[in-house]
Amino acid sequence: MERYYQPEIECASQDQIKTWQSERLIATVKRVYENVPYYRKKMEEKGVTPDDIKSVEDLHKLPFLTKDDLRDAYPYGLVAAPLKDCVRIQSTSGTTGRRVVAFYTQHDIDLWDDCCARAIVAAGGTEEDVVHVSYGYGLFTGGPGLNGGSHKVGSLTLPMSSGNTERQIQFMCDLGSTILCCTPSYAAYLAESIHERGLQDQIKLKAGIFGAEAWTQEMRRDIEQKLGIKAYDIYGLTEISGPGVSFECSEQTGMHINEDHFIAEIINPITGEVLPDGEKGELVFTSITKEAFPLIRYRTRDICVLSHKKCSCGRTHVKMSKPMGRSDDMLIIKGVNVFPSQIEAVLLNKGYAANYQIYVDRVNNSDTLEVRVEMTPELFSDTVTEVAAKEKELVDALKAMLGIYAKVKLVAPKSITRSEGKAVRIIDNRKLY
Ligand code: DLL
Repeated sequence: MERYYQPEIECASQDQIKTWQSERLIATVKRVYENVPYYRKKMEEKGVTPDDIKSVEDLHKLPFLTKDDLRDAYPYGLVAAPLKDCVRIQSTSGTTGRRVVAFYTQHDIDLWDDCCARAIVAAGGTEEDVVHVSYGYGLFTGGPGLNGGSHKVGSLTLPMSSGNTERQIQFMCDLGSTILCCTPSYAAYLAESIHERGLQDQIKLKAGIFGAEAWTQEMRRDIEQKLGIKAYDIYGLTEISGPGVSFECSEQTGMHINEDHFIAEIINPITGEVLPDGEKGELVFTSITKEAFPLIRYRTRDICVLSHKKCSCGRTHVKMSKPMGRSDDMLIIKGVNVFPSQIEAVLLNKGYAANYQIYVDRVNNSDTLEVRVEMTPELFSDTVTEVAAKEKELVDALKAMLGIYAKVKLVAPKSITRSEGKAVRIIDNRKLY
């Protein structure tokens, strides 16, 4: 029997959802226009005023917001509530350029926790559960988000944070953790470590809530099988609150977007045109209940598809597919678009684990692509001819998937550094030129 955290919202009719969205959008636009000079200027440049926004159907009239806007307005330029009402910030890992800082009032945190609680209940969580949170705590939203959600559900919450794998496994065994929350790459690493120690029988996990980075269906099956759990996807981004913007239900065919808080659109990333349901494009979010940091038409750069198909779980909120890559992470190699997820699917299909790195370089003005992947103990081989044959097999499979040549290098088990948070998979040395 499917359980919901807020059934009256999660299973509301489409008409009801549209009504909420229209009312909240109108109020949000009015508030930012009046209180945030940066928004007012952007709207004036596009020739729109709050009076032009009469329902959710008018959303397309509003200007987009990008990460560059967030950087321009850093740190306080987009804050829409008095600072005395803000109680928290969170921030992105900020590998490139300035960090993005998001602000929260207590009310914002409360609603964010609700979103994460919906995800935990959808993964079967109840107050009887022991929720083991191994997302990072601190500026990253993963730990605080799932922590807050777990409290709301009333589960016993283990604020483990990431790292110290030995201690993670010990707590998991001793305290009987039943739901694991972490990045899929860390889940894979924990699964590997549990097997190495022969502790599978002492693990009581039943479900995992994994997100913050792209992962394939092949990786899902691998983790599910190794840990004996059902693995649920969860999506979110700091700018829009953090984890819990959308989450998977028992059907595992996409993530329900919490539409009472966030309006989703799919656009053509080049023209900005809004695309119909079922078409692939860039995901854009408008947050309609945030007090401190409401973002209007924020371009996520994540490429995915929306679907309004009826879901067997009973939830009515629109579903997004797993992001198929990011428009800015997409590698263009010799003019061909390559998504790391395509490479991962090939590797896992051929029996390798998701321990790989993709090296891109430019040699003699021509792009090169090299995939380094660890041999698994089962596939391990130390004869040169066997290794060469296995590499050739992968080269052919990658060529069939990507349409271009990728050099493949099989490396020793455990030689690729394990990640405790988001995995670093792409090393693009062309950026140095
Ligand atoms: O990663 C929030 C989060 C924490 C989500 C824990 C889920 C679980 P950021 O660090 O701001 O926030 O990174 C956001 O990560 O735009 C996506 O590109 C990517 N991402 C997040 N969840 C998924 C997912 C958190 N389930 C960026 N699948 C987003 C694929 C994801 N990519």
